[in-house]
Amino acid sequence: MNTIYALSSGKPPSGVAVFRVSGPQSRFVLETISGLVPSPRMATLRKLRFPDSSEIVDTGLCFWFPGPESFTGEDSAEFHLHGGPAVVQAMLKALSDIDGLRLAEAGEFSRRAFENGKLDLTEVEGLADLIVAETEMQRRQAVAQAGGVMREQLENWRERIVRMRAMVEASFDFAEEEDIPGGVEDGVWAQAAELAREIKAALDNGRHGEIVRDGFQIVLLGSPNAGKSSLLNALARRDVAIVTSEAGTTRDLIEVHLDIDGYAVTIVDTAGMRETEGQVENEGIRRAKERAGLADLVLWLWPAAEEELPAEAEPYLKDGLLLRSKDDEGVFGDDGVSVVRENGMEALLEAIRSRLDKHANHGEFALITRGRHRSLLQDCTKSLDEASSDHTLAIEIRSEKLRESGDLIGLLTGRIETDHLLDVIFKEFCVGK
Ligand SMILES: Nc1nc2c(ncn2[C@@H]2O[C@H](COP(=O)(O)OP(=O)(O)OP(=O)(O)O)[C@@H](O)[C@H]2O)c(=O)[nH]1
Ligand SMILES: [Mg+2]
Repeated sequence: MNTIYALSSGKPPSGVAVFRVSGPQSRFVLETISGLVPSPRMATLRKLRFPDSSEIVDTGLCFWFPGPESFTGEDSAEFHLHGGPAVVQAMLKALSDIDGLRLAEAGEFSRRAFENGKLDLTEVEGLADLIVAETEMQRRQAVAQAGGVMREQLENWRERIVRMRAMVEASFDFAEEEDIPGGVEDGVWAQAAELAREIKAALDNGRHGEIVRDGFQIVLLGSPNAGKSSLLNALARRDVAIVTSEAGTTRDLIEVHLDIDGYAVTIVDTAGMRETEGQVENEGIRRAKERAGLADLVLWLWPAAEEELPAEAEPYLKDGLLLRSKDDEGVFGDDGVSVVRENGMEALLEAIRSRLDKHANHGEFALITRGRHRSLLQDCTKSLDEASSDHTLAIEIRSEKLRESGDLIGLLTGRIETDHLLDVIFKEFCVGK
């Protein structure tokens, strides 16, 4: 196993630069660079030197984290230096001069932590989310997931499945002995059905976790000139999209990211919908519809002065919000908005907040934060349902369905590995984590 190193703190210059080292040579690295091995987990201030010339790199703190009580589970070391670009370069050179050391790949420290059983995959994902969290809700959710909220639940489910299988398989073995009472299995199938219900309840959470993680998607739709781009700019408080009095100004999708009460919200401006010969505009309209299909909320802008709602609005009326735009006179009260008069913006934000609130599961942390979790758990409930409800199946097949459901949870936690999946997950990290 190679010993790896990396700059784990942000891009220089910064007040402090943190270097991490992990692997069997960590102790040797400390001796070479700082001249001693500090007491475990205690900060020690030392002159740090190049291995060959003994010239000083900088004065800094050194740490010794003997495995397995380290982040990666391996022997590890840390150096905290001043974060100037030249200091960082010099320290990277000092580390690379030690034989057998190499620069870590993106996510490699976390991967080692995972491989040494320090973290399961859901904790790794939580950590990845924590590093990129931009809003308060994202931070809270990621802290919970990195702390093992999901791991604990999944382990509980998996253990129950293992116990159910043990019961069923024991009943195979006893089946030859005539006097074994029936009904052992029936109890197991009832437990499987109960577990399927529990997992479905976790799935049926309004996609809260995914919305917190990926952001709540709002798509602005309306006829050309309805004021969509103007509203986008007003919400973003900057000039993101071009606004003109010409109908058909916007063609591409334009996104802005906002933080509303700690939630990440993405607002998408689109091409105005109308019948047109224009190739570019038609492509824009096609993209607008496609994006609206993926939205958590569609806002249809209907100018206050127009009497007829265009037929294109119809599909969006049920779940969307109808907003009277250019309501400069304030005729439509809370249902109207005027970018010119700055009317109605608060009411609009309130309406968005109340939609967000529907997705919030107050206080409770969402278990499912990614599509990966959702699809594996859906498959898991399917296997459990088949095992528990299909009395016509041979018991061996029902037991096999139970095994399948347990394996699906194993895929979630990474207990059952697929290399491709691991590569995808660990690539999300930056170097040094
Ligand atoms: N009086 C008034 N004019 C507005 C308001 N909002 C937008 N406008 C004007 O309406 C015109 C069209 O605005 P845009 O924001 O470009 O409309 P759009 O819906 O993005 O139009 P397309 O991109 O062509 O689909 C511009 O001249 C704006 O200045 C408003 O609240 N009040
Ligand atoms: Mg526009």
